[in-house]
This record gives sequence, structure tokens and C-alpha cells, in this order.
Amino acid sequence: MNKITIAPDSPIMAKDFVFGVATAAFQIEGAADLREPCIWDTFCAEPGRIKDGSNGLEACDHLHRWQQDVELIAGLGVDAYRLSVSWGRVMYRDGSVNQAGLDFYIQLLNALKARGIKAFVTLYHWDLPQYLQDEGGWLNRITAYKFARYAEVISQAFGDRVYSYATLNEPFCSAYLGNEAGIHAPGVQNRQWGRQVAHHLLLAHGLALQVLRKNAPGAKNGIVLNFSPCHAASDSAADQRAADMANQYHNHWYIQPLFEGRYPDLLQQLPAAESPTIAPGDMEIIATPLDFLGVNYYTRTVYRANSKGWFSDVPPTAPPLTDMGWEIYPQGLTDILLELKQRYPLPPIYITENGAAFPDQLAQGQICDDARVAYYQQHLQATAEAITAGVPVKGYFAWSLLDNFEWAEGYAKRFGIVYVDYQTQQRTLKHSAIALRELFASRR
Ligand code: IFM
Repeated sequence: MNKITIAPDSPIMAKDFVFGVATAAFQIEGAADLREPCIWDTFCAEPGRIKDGSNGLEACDHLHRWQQDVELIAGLGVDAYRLSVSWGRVMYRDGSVNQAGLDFYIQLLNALKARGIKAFVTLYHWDLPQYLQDEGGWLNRITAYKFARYAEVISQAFGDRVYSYATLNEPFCSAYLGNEAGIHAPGVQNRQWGRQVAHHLLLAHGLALQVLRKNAPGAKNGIVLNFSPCHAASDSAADQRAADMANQYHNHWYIQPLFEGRYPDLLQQLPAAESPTIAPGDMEIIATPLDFLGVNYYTRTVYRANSKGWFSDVPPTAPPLTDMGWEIYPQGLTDILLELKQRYPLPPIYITENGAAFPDQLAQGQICDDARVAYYQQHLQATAEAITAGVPVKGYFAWSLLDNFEWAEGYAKRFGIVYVDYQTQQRTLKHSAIALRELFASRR
């Protein structure tokens, strides 16, 4: 069985470096009958949206199996567990609280605390209640204020059980994939909407962060963003410019407002009809100081100039690729961390997601996912290199604890370090889980 080998004096082997595993509510919880429907339920019910025609109604049935899953997490020897809360499980359409839903999370947090596992809670991981989408969703500015109210309810109810709150997970995906490219829920293809949704999400983040500061001053409060270094397909000036535009549009659009209170210069190049409406004071709220920044990293992206004066991505074809078709490019993790350090006054950083899907096979009770073990080895090394170069990375979370509902890809793509048999809901540690467990246990 392959191991993950990291030098004992590596900065990630220090005792105070936080190792964890991550999941998200819609991807694992199931028990859809015990919550309000969300935009992903609606999206899944639309023919052709999800590759395997599946949905999140049962998922990993975590809501009924959470005790067993907490034992699984504890057995890995992690320091932390990153989870998200389903908004529609804790708040009804009329704004009242679903106490049973809240109690589920409180019990889960209590169990984590009892085992000394730090809880990293994300308030929004894409599952907007459908009742809010019916009123315009993130296109409606009011949703940002409703999100702040939701943050109020959660932070009051959870008390000191939470080590860290993230307001949003990957607003790029909610805005761009969901409302501009239309490949995620709610499936809208409209650039103006995408830009406006991005702005309202960031506003929601700033408003909620202020609530968290007030109600959970002892917690580390921040946001989780995804980054993919943007490379040019060629040395041509046009392609170089395309890669720079993509970098502004996909990466810096979400981080620059947080640190500088303004959008990238590319905003000036958007036609007025495609630019977001920004109310006075919004940018100051968005720039509320962070206690930490979560960085999610999977791969790099290559761009070329297109005939519209814009950029198009060039999908990778040469190996090594993951089952998602994403290039395995560990250097990109070091590079993006160094780019962020050079441009912004960074707070502590956590790698809040990193991992890979591979076509795992369960054979004789084992999953020999050597490619995933190698992926973790390379990306942990890349994280250590960034720390050595001065980036304040304080922790690393493997995505994901369990195989789960991979959004528009359904259940066909397996990101877990633990294999899930969806017929029986049986969990089996993959070799990558065993390799990570041994790494965690070997720390100084
Ligand atoms: O599964 C997702 C997760 O929900 C958000 N970040 C990327 C992962 C892999 O696509």
C-alpha cells in the first residue's frame, strides 16, 4: 500500500498545523423530507441537468448516519472537520426556525467537540432554499439581508461549538456556474445576472461577517474562495491578455473586493448593461476584515483569446488527468498561494479543499487508489513549499471525507477518501484514507 511521505521537519508536520476532511450538506445529508427544497432539488428534477439523472434526496444518508460518520472522522485522527449547514434545514419560508434541523447540527457539533475535533462550519455551500429563489434568489438584493439573518440564527444557536465560520463556499461557482454559464443550479445563462449575483453574494458575505464578529468573537470568521491559476495557451500577446482577463474575471473578482474594496479593472471593460449595480457603502461592507481566507484548489486552467475579444478555456487532453478531466498540476497550488501573498495582505490561510476524483473500484474489500495517494502527496508538498516561501498556511482539508453527490456530475465522480456503496450506504476506507491517517499519526 502506497504511503504519503513528508519530511518530519516540514512545516505541515508541526503539531499546530490543522489537518482535516471536508464535506457539504447537500452532497452528503439526504433526508430531503426533513428540510425545505433548495435550488439543487429543483435543478436535479429538470431532465438533462445532472449527468446520471440523480439527485440529493438520499445522498450518503448522513443525516441518519452522522454518529457513525463522526466515528469515521475521529478514527482518521484529524484535527478538524469542515461541514456546511443547509439553510433550508434550519429556516422555514416564513423566517421561523426549524428547531429539529438546528438540533441535528448542534448534536453533530457536540459530538465533534467531545472528540476534540475542531468544527469549521460553512454557512452557504450552494443550496439556496427554493423559496428564496422564487423571490429572485441571489439576484434579489434582499437575499443578502436574509443571509445575514440566517447567520444571526446560526451563530446564536451554535454558541462556542464552532472553531471557524466561513460565510460562503466558492461564490464564483454560485455566480458564474449557476447564473452565467448555467451549468449549476439555478441554471441561468446571463452575464448581467452572473455579475449581479456575484455582487450580492459578496455583500451577503460582508453583512454576515459582521454578524459573526458580534455573535462569535472567539471564532475565526472568513470566507472560502476557489482559485485556478490562469495560464496562456501560447506566448502570443492576445493569449497572454486572455489569461490575464480570465484571472481577473474568475479569481480576483472575488478576492480583490475583500482586501481592496473594489472590483478588478476588467469591470471597466464590461458594457454598462453587464455591470453590477453597486449601492453606496456596499464595497466597504464587503471589505470587512477577515480572520482567515479559505483557499480551494484543484487544477490550473489554460486560456486563449477568442474572436469576441474575450477568453476561452482550452481543456486539457494530455495526462495526468483526474476523472473530472482536470489536469493534475500541484505546482499551481504553490503558484496561486504565492500570487495571493504578493498581491494582498493575507490573513491566515487554510486550504479548505483539495482532492481528486478517480474511477475507484472496490475489490476484495479494498480500494487501491494509488493515484489519489500520489495526488495528496504532491499537493501537500506544494502546500509546504508555499509555507516555506512565506505564505501563512495554517491548515489543509482533504476533499472529501466521503464519495458524494458531485453536483452536475451526479454520483459517477468519486472524490472521497472513504468509498460509499450507494446501495447499502456502507463506508470503506480507501488506501488514501489509510495513508492520510498514518501521516496524521506520524506528526511531531
Ligand atoms: O464537490 C465540489 C465542492 O462542493 C466544491 N468544490 C469543488 C468540489 C469538487 O468539484
